[in-house]
Amino acid sequence: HDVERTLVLVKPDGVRRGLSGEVLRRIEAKGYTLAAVELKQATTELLAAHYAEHEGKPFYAPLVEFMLSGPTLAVVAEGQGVIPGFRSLAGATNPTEAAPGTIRGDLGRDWGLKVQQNLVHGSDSPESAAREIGLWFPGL
Ligand code: YYY
Ligand code: MG
Repeated sequence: HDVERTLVLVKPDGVRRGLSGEVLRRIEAKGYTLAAVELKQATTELLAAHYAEHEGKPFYAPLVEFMLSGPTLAVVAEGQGVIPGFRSLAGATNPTEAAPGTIRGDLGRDWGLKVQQNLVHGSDSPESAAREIGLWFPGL
């Protein structure tokens, strides 16, 4: 079967702030289903693969350092349209600009750090989703 799936991450800031359940609640309230959920400590190798498209950008090193700072809740969510649908739930990358009603807009802010600590990640295309699910859930 080919139900659409996306990779969602509750990043270390979201896990530290106790917002994992709130993110899962919003995914389920929207009508998507959870296919896998696992709390994981990321490694440098996993993050280098996950964020390969951003290597060399000024925010890359602080982003990897932040993502290593504590556990991440990795989630596979499923449902028709879930890839753009979760991006819409997440809101804009910069939590200051993210619209109210979105995860980043309601729960995020600028903490004056070198990297956007914006609570969640969501795959941006079917190709990214397949690649990222394979990285975070090998064998799923
Ligand atoms: O897909 P999304 O997470 O919304 O943004 P990306 O452009 O893929 O960047 C990945 C990640 O990098 C972002 O969630 C925060 C961080 N970042 C940043 O700190 N500063 C930027 N100018 C762009 C991205
Ligand atoms: Mg992205």
